[in-house]
This record gives sequence, structure tokens and C-alpha cells, in this order.
Amino acid sequence: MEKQNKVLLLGIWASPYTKRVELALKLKGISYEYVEEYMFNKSPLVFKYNPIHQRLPILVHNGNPIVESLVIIEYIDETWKNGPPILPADLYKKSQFRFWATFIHQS
Ligand SMILES: N[C@@H](CCC(=O)N[C@@H](CS)C(=O)NCC(=O)O)C(=O)O
Repeated sequence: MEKQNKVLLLGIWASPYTKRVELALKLKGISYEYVEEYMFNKSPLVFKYNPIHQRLPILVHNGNPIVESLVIIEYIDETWKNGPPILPADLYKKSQFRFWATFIHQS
């Protein structure tokens, strides 16, 4: 059972992208292991789990890597139903959430 819910977060402490994922995990009350990475000395795990961009954060759930902080947050919200919902259930409101999240992300 323990192994089926293994959650690993690779991140950088000063990264707002890492922080938003940590916030989502904490909001949902999910236990996770955290590995600190270094911008100019990344571990082989970063190249293994995010070969396209080699950026942090990376969430690894039961061995499956998920990258891009906004994608990770949606994954967390849809995977763990405990804790408060992050995205609204209403599809129109959800589209607005995605618009503003992307807008802020790209600004
Ligand atoms: N769009 C990405 C941005 C991630 C990002 O830029 N992460 C930075 C740390 S703040 C990084 O890993 N930089 C390492 C690099 O660019 O080599 C996300 O939202 O996850």
C-alpha cells in the first residue's frame, strides 16, 4: 500500500514553481519525500524524469514523472480527492481558472 502512494518532489527551495506545488501537496495533506536540486548541478534524476526541459519542479508519483507546475497542480487535484478542491468543478469556472493561472504564469 505504502509503495502504491509514493510521492517524490524534486525542487529548488527558492523556486516559486516548486513552492506552488508544495502548497498544493500540503493543502491536500499528502505525505511526500522532498529532494532539493541545485540549478547548476542537477542530479541525474532531473535528466531522467524531465529530459525535455530539465526544469524543476518534478513530481514523481509511483514512479511516474509529472512536470510543469500547473500540470502538476491539476494532477494533484484530480488524483487526491481528500482536502479542499483546488480547481472548481464547474467547467466554465475551470476554464477561467486555467486562463488566469496561465496569464499569471506567463507574465
Ligand atoms: N514552466 C515551468 C518553469 C519551471 C522553471 O523555470 N524552473 C526553474 C527553477 S525556478 C528551473 O528548473 N530552472 C533550471 C534551468 O532552467 O535549467 C513550471 O511551471 O514548472
